[in-house]
Amino acid sequence: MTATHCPYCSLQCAMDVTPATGGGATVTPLDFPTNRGRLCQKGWTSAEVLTAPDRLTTPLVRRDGELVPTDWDTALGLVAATLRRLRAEHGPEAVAVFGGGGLTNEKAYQLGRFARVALATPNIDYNGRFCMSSAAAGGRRAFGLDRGLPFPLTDLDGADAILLIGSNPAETMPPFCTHLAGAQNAGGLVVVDPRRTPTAAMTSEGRGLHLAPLPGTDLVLLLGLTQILWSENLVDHDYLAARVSGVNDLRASLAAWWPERVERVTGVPVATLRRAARLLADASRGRGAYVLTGRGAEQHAHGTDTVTAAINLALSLGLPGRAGSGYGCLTGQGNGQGGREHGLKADQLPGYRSITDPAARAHVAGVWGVDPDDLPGPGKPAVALFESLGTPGGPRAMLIHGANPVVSLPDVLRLTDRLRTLDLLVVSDFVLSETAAMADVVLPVTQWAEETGTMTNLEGRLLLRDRAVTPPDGVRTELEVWSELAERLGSPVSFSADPSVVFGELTRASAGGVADYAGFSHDRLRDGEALYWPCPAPDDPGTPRPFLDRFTTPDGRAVLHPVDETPPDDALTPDMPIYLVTGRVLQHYQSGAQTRRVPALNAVEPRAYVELHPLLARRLGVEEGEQVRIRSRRGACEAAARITEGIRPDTVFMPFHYPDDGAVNRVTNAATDPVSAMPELKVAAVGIERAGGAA
Ligand SMILES: Nc1nc2c(c(=O)[nH]1)N[C@H]1C(S)=C(S)[C@@H](COP(=O)(O)OP(=O)(O)OC[C@H]3O[C@@H](n4cnc5c(=O)[nH]c(N)nc54)[C@H](O)[C@@H]3O)O[C@H]1N2
Ligand SMILES: Nc1nc2c(c(=O)[nH]1)N[C@H]1C(S)=C(S)[C@@H](COP(=O)(O)OP(=O)(O)OC[C@H]3O[C@@H](n4cnc5c(=O)[nH]c(N)nc54)[C@H](O)[C@@H]3O)O[C@H]1N2
Ligand code: SF4
Ligand SMILES: [Mo]
Repeated sequence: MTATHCPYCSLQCAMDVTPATGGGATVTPLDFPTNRGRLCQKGWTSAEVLTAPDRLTTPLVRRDGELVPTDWDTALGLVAATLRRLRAEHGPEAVAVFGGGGLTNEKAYQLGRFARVALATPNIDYNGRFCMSSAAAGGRRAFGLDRGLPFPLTDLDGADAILLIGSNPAETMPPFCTHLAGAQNAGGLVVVDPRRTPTAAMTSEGRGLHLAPLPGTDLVLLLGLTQILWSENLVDHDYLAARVSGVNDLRASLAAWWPERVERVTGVPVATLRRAARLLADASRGRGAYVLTGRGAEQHAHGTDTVTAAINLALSLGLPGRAGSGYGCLTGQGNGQGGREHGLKADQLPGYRSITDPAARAHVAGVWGVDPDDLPGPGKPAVALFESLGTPGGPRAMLIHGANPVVSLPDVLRLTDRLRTLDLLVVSDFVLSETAAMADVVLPVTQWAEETGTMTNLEGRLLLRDRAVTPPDGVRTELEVWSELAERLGSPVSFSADPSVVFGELTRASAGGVADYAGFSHDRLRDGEALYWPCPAPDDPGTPRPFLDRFTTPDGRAVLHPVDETPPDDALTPDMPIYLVTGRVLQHYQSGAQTRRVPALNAVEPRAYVELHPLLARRLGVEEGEQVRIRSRRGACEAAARITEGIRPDTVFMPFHYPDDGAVNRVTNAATDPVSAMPELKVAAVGIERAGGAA
């Protein structure tokens, strides 16, 4: 029995994993501050993926159009030879790397180093770009630091009010909801979502408020709430004077957003706006209040500005950096936070260092044993990277580790076409994901319980996941893959395959950076210490609440950035008169590559569906369960109609977990945020018709 954490989301619920006789394992929940002995259905069934009937245990290579089994030597030989040839013919930029926020810190770090040293390419980014890059950008410009929650999750328990903007934790992190009970009991849970989600339903019976704005209008809603605080003198003047700059510019920017105008744009009644603003102000003077954002607020072409508006609201109330109050973003993937801190993001080196900062380059190059001048510069963010594949001067090979972009990319038909132009696509996975099925070479790798590594959870807390079961014959760890590939590529330095050695190197590379892990080691984590970064020394207790004394900006003050209305990139047209929003259901994780292989989960939600209001259904002549076609300027998908009062009549919703005809990303928009480069995965203008007959 090994104490570890769940393979899926950033809550990283604690669990025991016990190897079962005859292969596989069983999972039992453990008590931990974040999950309090609970798991969601995905966590309970997570071990089933270890023994999925179609688990990959041998490398595959494409011969005459078919993927056929081969041995490791042949597969790695083919990869190395092709990469060497492409590099010789076209230069190192001909190779691209795409990572995932599910990779351990060790793997994220090593993949970043592998790309920049063994491949010498700037072209690396990861699926976290789709996930919380706008919150990261907003946090950095306001506080000088991006750590999902800059406080322990248990701090939420004591608050009188929690404003959740575009987040549905009742489905995306069910055990998290225990931390909302305090605010519910105080009548202070405020949920902003165009749908009446299970989370929004938690506000019923006097436990709070549900605000259902028109999709893409959160920024205006937040401007309106902040305007009310200022006009009703509910802001915290002492806090603003002591800890914040930019107050006058913020005030000026709010003047035009009087509540009636905000109601016209968002559809949220003035009375509800006033109640929400007062409730937050009361709580901030009482036991405390929190403002939290999720993907619904962030995954927009102007998500960074929306996050900034949420932070401006929180700063006006005096929340960030105060014990018992704060602003945070709920990160998503198991290690979405650590992944970008240690090298998966196009513009970052380990320790959350900028790849364009000469001092950062010198420090990291020193740890890596290379000349700083040999390190490439920043690469392209995900959407631009995919758009550049196969273009003149663009990458001709891509290595994918821990992502399934063929399902999860916006405007996925167009971007998947770019993958088809490559000379070489190499996918490492443990199942034949939709992306692996397109590859020229598929490498079968270990899963979470079969390897040791660390994760940085949504609180910025380091967790060790020790190897708990023996991997099946034939699979390798990714650290082993990179170690051997580096050698075959003639890398100037070697790559260790030992996770504790790699972690030691990571901590040295991070030392002195914003995300300083220098004080962490596997042994320290194994001793059960619950450590938060930054943690600069082995005797440092770590930093659960980094902003208590000062923010991480040069002068220690948080910065208010005025922002203004930014409509969705897609305008509604007579032909596409409805807003589509996208998101998640409880039973499936992301592209569904893992959870669609768990029978108990797939039985509940086996295929794509679209939620629509009865009024809209009647107007379209659509009946419950009928297949409908959803189309945008990019493409079309199909889904079964699910008619519900719990959505605005001008809005439809689809989860993005399904491939092929059911893939909502055939419809979504790849327009990106100017600051974070996050694409507008959440909102698209669509037309809907009956697809002709029930499915
Ligand atoms: N079951 C499950 N859990 C997961 C995951 C999963 O795939 N499945 N993935 C994990 C990951 S990586 C992430 S990032 C998190 C995401 O966690 P959440 O952010 O909670 O998840 P989403 O369902 O993407 O989006 C939340 C809500 O945003 C709403 N929304 C859509 N458009 C808008 C809008 O314009 N404004 C507002 N205010 N709301 C809007 C949707 O209706 C949805 O209910 O979940 C993590 N946990
Ligand atoms: N329309 C729409 N699209 C979205 C979103 C949305 O809300 N709406 N959300 C976006 C968000 S927030 C996210 S995070 C992305 C996620 O999108 P994806 O990148 O598609 O996420 P996953 O399904 O988690 O893909 C992980 C893949 O890697 C494999 N895998 C898991 N762990 C490992 C590992 O350690 N190593 C290797 N090599 N493979 C591993 C899994 O089997 C799976 O095939 O989707 C984005 N796309
Ligand atoms: S909430 Fe997240 S971490 Fe917890 S069991 Fe579910 S998927 Fe796993
Ligand atoms: Mo995510």
